[in-house]
Amino acid sequence: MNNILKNQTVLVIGTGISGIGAVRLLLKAQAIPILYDGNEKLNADDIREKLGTDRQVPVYIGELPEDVENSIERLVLSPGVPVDSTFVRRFAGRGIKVWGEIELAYAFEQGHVIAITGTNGKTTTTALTGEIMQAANGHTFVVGNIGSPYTGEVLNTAPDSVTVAEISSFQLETIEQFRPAVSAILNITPDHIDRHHSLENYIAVKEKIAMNQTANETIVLNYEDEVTRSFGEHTKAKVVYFSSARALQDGFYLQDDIIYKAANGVSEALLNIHDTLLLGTHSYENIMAAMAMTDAYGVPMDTIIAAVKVFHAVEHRIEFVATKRGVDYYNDSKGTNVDAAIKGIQAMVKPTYLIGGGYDKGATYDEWIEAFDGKVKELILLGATRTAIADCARAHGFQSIVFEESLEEAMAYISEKASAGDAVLLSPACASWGMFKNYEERGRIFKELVNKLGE
Ligand code: UMA
Repeated sequence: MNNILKNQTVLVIGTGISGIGAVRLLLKAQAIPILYDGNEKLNADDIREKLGTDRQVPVYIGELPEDVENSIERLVLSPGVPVDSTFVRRFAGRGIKVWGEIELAYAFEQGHVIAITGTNGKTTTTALTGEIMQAANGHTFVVGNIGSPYTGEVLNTAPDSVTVAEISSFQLETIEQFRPAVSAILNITPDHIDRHHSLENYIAVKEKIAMNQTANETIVLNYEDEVTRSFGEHTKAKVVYFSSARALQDGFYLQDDIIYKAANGVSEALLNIHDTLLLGTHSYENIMAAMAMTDAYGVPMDTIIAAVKVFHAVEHRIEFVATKRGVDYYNDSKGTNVDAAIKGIQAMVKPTYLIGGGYDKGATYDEWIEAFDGKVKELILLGATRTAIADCARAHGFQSIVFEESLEEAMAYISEKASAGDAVLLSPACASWGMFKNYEERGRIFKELVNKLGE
């Protein structure tokens, strides 16, 4: 095993799943981990229990004693911890190396990595790419932002294994050596501006996925996204484009419901989208990206097509929950930004009660409201952003707005008002933080509330 961290005192910031995974990996790497969390409401004993190790790992909440701070030789950040936070800068200013948990894991990677980023579609594309790789090579791991920390799997990797990683902009902030054999940027639209401060910074962070790639490695990019298309013109990696809007000379494209692969102007029909279990143009883009990545990795096309045909939608992504009294309920809790929520409402075909609002990331909502397209019967708003969204909706002439305090109250209201032939969509256009632990919890609670409704 890599010895670079042996006997080093490493401060891990954040006690969520990434921080816990990082500490476990550091223990196995014979480093000396110390765990810290800035949230004073947490309890150190609960965290020790979560760690579940016999080894004594110091846990500090809120404050870090000066002597401990002075003993730190390296920092490992959870994705939720900004590199420019005052706490992190205190260390970085003294020349202490700052890694994210992705860079930490990658230092122990033995096999190949396929890495996926983008504003939307990452989770679906990662899951599908994982399924295709699993069919081609049983020794596959699916990790990252999808909810399974890379640090938890990396010691199981081997020269013949493939790690399919969903990588968020938060995780890309701190990479150094991370170098995927194949990467993808699916699309880039404004998101997480509160964290990255500007769209330019957010784009630059996303593009870091390819910063160590050379002509020996491949990046898959969306030809219909201006940002990723122009990135293809100056990245050092070999570029494969996909397009849902035009026939390409080289790459993957969708035309008349058929996905094609083109090489030097010669196209081969691969798959009819009606033979897949996914819906919507954005889904076909995700499929093309997964096909392009696994094709670039060398997976036989018939294996790719067979895996795509049996792939189901991911939980919380325009997920059909149930029909109750003739009303269809959809969980799109993963619609945590405007662009994702636009995909959610676009997929609806019935008059829709739309539940939105949540944590304030400093977004603007105009494009989301414009995408309502006469389909939204009422907009039910929750959370910190509800006033901003309501003001924006009214400015666009949309008046049917209701404020509720909780998801429970929103559901009680809707179940009284909705009638057979309507749809209900939870697609908040906002992160869940502040009301829920994460979007998964928000989606699960929504599904529980739906399932409790009478038939
Ligand atoms: N914390 C601090 N100081 C800070 C910020 C946070 O101490 O300045 C502490 C918090 O008090 C908390 C802990 O850090 O106790 C949480 O760490 P975290 O937010 O990194 O959460 P994890 O549980 O480790 O989950 C993270 C990702 N979370 C975020 O990026 C916010 C998960 O992505 C990811 O699945 C997981 O690592 C495994 O890799 C979630 C997410 O919302 C799904 N991602 C965003 C998105 O998809 O839009 C980027």
